Amino acid sequence: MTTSAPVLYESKASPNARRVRIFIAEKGLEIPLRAVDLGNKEQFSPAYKAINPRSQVPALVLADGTTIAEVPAIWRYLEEEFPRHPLLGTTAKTRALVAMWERRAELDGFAAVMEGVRNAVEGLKGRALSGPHAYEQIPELVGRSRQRVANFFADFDARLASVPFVAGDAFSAADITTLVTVDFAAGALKMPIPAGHAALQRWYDEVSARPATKA
Ligand SMILES: N[C@@H](CCC(=O)N[C@@H](CS)C(=O)NCC(=O)O)C(=O)O
Repeated sequence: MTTSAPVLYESKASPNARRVRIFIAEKGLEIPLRAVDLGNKEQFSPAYKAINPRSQVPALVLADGTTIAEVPAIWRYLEEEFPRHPLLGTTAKTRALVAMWERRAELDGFAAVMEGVRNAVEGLKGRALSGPHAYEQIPELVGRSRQRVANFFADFDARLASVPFVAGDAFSAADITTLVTVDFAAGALKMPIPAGHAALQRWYDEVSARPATKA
């Protein structure tokens, strides 16, 4: 498929797609969006599989037809093509710190919330992991997910007691993943930031006021 510009295939129901929409908005880019109807299983249609055979969103399709999937890969492409308003760090040290904290936010926070949601929601029976293969739910994982999310809140509260943003002094992709995780936990697991996590709450109030987070 050939298009005139990068196009982002995404869904408003997808927190991974939101990570990319916020990144695009923070950089001030205008990238056309194409909605993929996950509720109606459009991700498994032959037309979408031709774009992303893994049947997942988000996917960025370039002008020459190349598909870039996986949130960090899409971010890297956009950061290198459009360096203005950097979100992945600007020096060897800050790039490494953003990568480190973003990965922790994804593995300890985002993935923990996802585990609880995908192993509990009725409509995701037989789809406990997104992607091309079918997996049954394991209900026992839901309780562990909630423990992991509680620990993520505590660990990031401790981190944000000593720095203004997750990776240090500047807003970055690590804040985007952390913000999307906090909203995802509150919405899908009914686990808002616990009372007493003042540093995490202070950070959340500041970061969620950024216009890009409405993307
Ligand atoms: N590792 C992928 C994960 C993408 C993913 O899991 N996307 C979900 C939406 S948040 C999806 O496409 N789900 C389709 C499904 O459940 O069938 C990434 O970084 O983009």
